[in-house]
Amino acid sequence: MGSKLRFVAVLLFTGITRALAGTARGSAILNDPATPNIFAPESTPADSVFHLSLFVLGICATIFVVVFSLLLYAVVKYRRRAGDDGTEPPQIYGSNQVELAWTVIPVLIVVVLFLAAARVIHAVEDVQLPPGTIQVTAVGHQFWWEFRYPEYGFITANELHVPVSDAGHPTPTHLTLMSADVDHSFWVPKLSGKTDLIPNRVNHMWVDPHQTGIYVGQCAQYCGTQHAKMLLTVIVESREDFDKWVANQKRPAMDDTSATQGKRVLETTACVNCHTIEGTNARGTFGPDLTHLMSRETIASGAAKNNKDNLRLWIKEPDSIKPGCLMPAMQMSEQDIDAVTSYLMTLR
Ligand code: HEC
Ligand SMILES: [Cu+2]
Repeated sequence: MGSKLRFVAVLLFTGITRALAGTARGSAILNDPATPNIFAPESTPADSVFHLSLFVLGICATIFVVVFSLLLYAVVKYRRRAGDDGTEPPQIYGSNQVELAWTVIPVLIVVVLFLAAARVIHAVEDVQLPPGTIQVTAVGHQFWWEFRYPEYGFITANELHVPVSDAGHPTPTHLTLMSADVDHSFWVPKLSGKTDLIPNRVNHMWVDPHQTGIYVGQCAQYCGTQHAKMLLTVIVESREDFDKWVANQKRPAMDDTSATQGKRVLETTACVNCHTIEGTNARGTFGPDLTHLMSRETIASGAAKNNKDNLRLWIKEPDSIKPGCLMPAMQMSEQDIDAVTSYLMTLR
């Protein structure tokens, strides 16, 4: 019996300390600028969604307080007392006043909520974007993001770069959303609400970020095994940095003579059927464009940091980073994997 009690005490103690450690970690994460947070909007559509949600929350909180106070009052005032004789209190039927009040007031509240939401939806969907708006086509894939910049003629993956937009000279980004396979959903909470990417349908959304920085998001529609590792990064940068980035993305791949061996291996392996590297014979479009792979911070849609060790591991065994992802392990020799990794490392 004593040992059982001790066991329960230890269990409780570890549970409580773990929970406390978790909250400390949790608040540290929430304060991190890179944490998705719907209550800290940094872009126009997210602003209006945030204000609308505060309004709706306010109305709901008022209803909650009123109903709960009345309930509490009734429970306390009319509770069973010692001297009660157990008979029923008088029953009231068909009071027009009461019936009207609890029909009309909720209907009015719903109408107000509807109008407020409709106003914000109209303002976001029917906005006239200024000339100079950046056009990006985002295509959802299992389990990564393709970003096309049709005006500039290049394609990249997983990390979306957009210029910061200042009020005097707004440069919002318009996104055309499509899917290559199943439903996905584009969601970067600090920038905008969610919009789905649906096969055989074209959706639109836009962001107008006021503040440079790295904004994180996530595919918000379950799309298969690795849905949780389908992260999104939006890099909002100054116009100069953005232009520099664009100029680099427009170049064909570096032809670094120190890595010709790896380039040859890659060009004679099935990699070329799934990946594009501009300026080589790799012309596949099933997987991410690798022309400027090393300009990205992460690989596999945020599943791992982009460095030599992770790249090597990824080529050898993609499933060890993203189980169930759609890139096969290519069964190459260790030397070939080394050579291909060195070549990929030159793709700046
Ligand atoms: C059957 C198609 C296919 C083949 C063949 C293939 N890949 Fe991939 N590759 C993919 C897909 C799909 C992804 C995206 C996986 C994900 O993030 O879920 C990917 C991702 C990658 C990435 C990460 C890119 C990024 O920015 O996230 C690298 C690097 C890569 N592949 C290299 C290679 C190399 C090198 C080869 C040949 C040895 C190869 N791949 C062969 C389909 C393929
Ligand atoms: Cu998804």
